[in-house]
Amino acid sequence: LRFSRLLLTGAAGGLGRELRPRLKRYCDTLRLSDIADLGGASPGEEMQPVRLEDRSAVADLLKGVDAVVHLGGVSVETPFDPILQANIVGVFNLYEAARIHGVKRIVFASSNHVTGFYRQDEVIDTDAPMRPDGLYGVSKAFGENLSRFYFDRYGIETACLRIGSSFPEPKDRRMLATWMSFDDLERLVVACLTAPIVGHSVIYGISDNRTKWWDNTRAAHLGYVPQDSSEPFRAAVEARQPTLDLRDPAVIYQGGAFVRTGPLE
Ligand code: 15L
Repeated sequence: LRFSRLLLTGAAGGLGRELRPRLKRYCDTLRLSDIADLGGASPGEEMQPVRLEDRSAVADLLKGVDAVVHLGGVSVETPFDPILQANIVGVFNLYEAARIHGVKRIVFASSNHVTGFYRQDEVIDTDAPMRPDGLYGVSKAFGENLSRFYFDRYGIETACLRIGSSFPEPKDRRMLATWMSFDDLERLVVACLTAPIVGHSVIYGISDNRTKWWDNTRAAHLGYVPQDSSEPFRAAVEARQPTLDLRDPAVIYQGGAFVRTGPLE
């Protein structure tokens, strides 16, 4: 399946930079957006930088687009105002723009922090009630709920990717459970773009790690089959972090340090 035009928001971010050359292979034109510097346009790329809180600019951004990979927004815990603008107002602007322009599928970068207050000794599936671990997680929960509404009301399909930790390598013991390789990230995004039926789906973005907190069985229809695992990194990670303080909330809860990085204290 080849798209005529895909939109990648957050294209200058950590995962946007990874997906940019990879997504180009699936479309004639890749439209890129971010508030940070996107560098020069390669053949087949077009740039349309917007602030997500700018409703009319976001409306223009979705004109002529077949599908969206929405990575844009705040990606860590911050004070409420930037989260409000980019992740709450911004995601509303995005779905309104999709409705206006008839865009039928969005891959939404949600986060594991929507359920960060489950414990690391629990395994949950994608139907478990949300337990956000901060305002950032709450904003991603808003995006998941908003996209549910736009599916039920307007038939716009969304795959909510509760991304774990997508970095070149797992950096600590928690990431042995939460890690997703960049190749698996590409597999996941492409599966969600190309699955015959997405409806409104939620899936955790993880590799095939041996330590498992998240069960994606209910998202099998998306056809995501991870090929990588954090296991080859385990020995090095455990040597770097030989002991854990079992009273530390970051060790107790799935959200790790996010559970104690509240902006409110
Ligand atoms: C996230 O949601 C962040 O965007 C990312 O930077 C990581 O911190 C990740 O979660 C994680 O939980 O490791």
